[in-house]
Amino acid sequence: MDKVLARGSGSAVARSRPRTAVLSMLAGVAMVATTVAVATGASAGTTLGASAAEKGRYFGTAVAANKLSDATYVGILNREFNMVTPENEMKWDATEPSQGQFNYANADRIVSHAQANGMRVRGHALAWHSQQPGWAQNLSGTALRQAMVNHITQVATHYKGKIYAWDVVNEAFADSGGGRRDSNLQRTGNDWIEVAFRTARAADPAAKLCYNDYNTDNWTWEKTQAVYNMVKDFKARGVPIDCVGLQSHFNSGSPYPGNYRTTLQNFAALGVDVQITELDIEGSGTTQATTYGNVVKDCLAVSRCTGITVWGIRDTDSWRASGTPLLFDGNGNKKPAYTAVLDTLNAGGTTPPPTTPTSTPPTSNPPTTPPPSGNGCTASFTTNQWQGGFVTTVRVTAGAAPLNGWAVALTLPAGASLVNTWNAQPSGTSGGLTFRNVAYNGQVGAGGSTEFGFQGVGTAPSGTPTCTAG
Ligand code: G2I
Repeated sequence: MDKVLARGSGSAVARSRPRTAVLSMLAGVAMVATTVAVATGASAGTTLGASAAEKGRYFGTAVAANKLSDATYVGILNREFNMVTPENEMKWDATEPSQGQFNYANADRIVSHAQANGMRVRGHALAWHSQQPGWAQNLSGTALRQAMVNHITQVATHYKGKIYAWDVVNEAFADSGGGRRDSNLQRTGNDWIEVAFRTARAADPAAKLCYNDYNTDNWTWEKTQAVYNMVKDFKARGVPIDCVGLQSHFNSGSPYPGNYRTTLQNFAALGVDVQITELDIEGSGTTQATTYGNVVKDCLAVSRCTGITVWGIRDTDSWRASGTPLLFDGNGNKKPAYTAVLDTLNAGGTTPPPTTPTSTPPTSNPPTTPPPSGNGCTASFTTNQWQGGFVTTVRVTAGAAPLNGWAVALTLPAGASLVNTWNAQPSGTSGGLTFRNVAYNGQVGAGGSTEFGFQGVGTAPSGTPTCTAG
């Protein structure tokens, strides 16, 4: 909006130079006309990326490294898109084919191509039950947990500062029943997802961290509700999650739902960004074009829907090529679906996303008189220990009086040290430690509780920690 207004003002100045009152007036009219056009939100980008950018969003595609030598493919990629997702090259089997030996060659080619052409990168995917290398498929328990943490740490560190958003965990929920999908990762303990997010945050604090899944588009489906409840719980407990990816692979068995916008809105209302991460819609002609247009309209209607990625460029590039689900035909020609997407991006009436991250405001004001300090509190913890590392979650519970600040003391065993702490400030990294509250969790109502946690290497602390109020 600022950009177009500035353009309008510039033209008014230019036109007023002939120094006639009439022309000045005309300039004023021209400026008003421009402003009206802006107010409707109309824009006139000629590519998907440019048009999405005018609406404060990105438009991306999945990219396969072995197609970067195909001139037609690269021509469309460079012209139309400003975000890329490596389709397979960042997966566990590709990046760590043997345990502890990392191969980034193909993924690096995609990242370099993106950077050289002004595109950003969505990383996909750090922890997933599928596309695991054979050695990981054969691991279980603490060995697998440790391997997952090491994998996330290594890959996210290698790409630190180069990734807009990571799909930290992919497809962890069952298709029906509202529970988790059974997998070797799930069998390491229900907390594997939050451990993955905390590990990713520690490795690349600037990347947005997403949970990504399919069949989470229809608001009434159990799977959608299950993911929603997990994100809500993560936000309540301070697990670092910034975004939810809706893959949005649509076909007759999993059609675009009429309540898609409701789903986007409800996830966004939890205080996370929403990204459409793997969009493809099987079909052809007007029917397909209309559905693509509806998806774009829904994203533009939700301020925290920050971008759309299609899962490939030409129909022949698709994992579902026979369903012709993409925006370009096999020859690289624009399909009606392309035109529908571009026209919808250019049409008016959209909600720009916030330019700065938003945080959920507190639902109640702090008390005007500070509660008395010096009252008691207790602390207890639970630990998930694996070979070589651990995550400990500490619960601080207020006594009969409210807390206005707290400190928890505990001792790490010899050889253990902290890697990462959330929702508290530690006094050091090893030995006897004191964890003090941070700004937003010092006040705890009488009998109430709050949680903080830390990740470490070595052996987790044991025993009962000491809690001091004030
Ligand atoms: O299955 C569609 C997508 C569902 N969500 C997660 C995405 O990561 C997933 O992408 C697809 C890729 O589009 C396929 O290209 O994931 C498949 C399995 O990971 C990919 O297929 C694999 C084949 O299974 C391999 O045999 C093949 O070597 O593609 C590999 C590279 O062509």
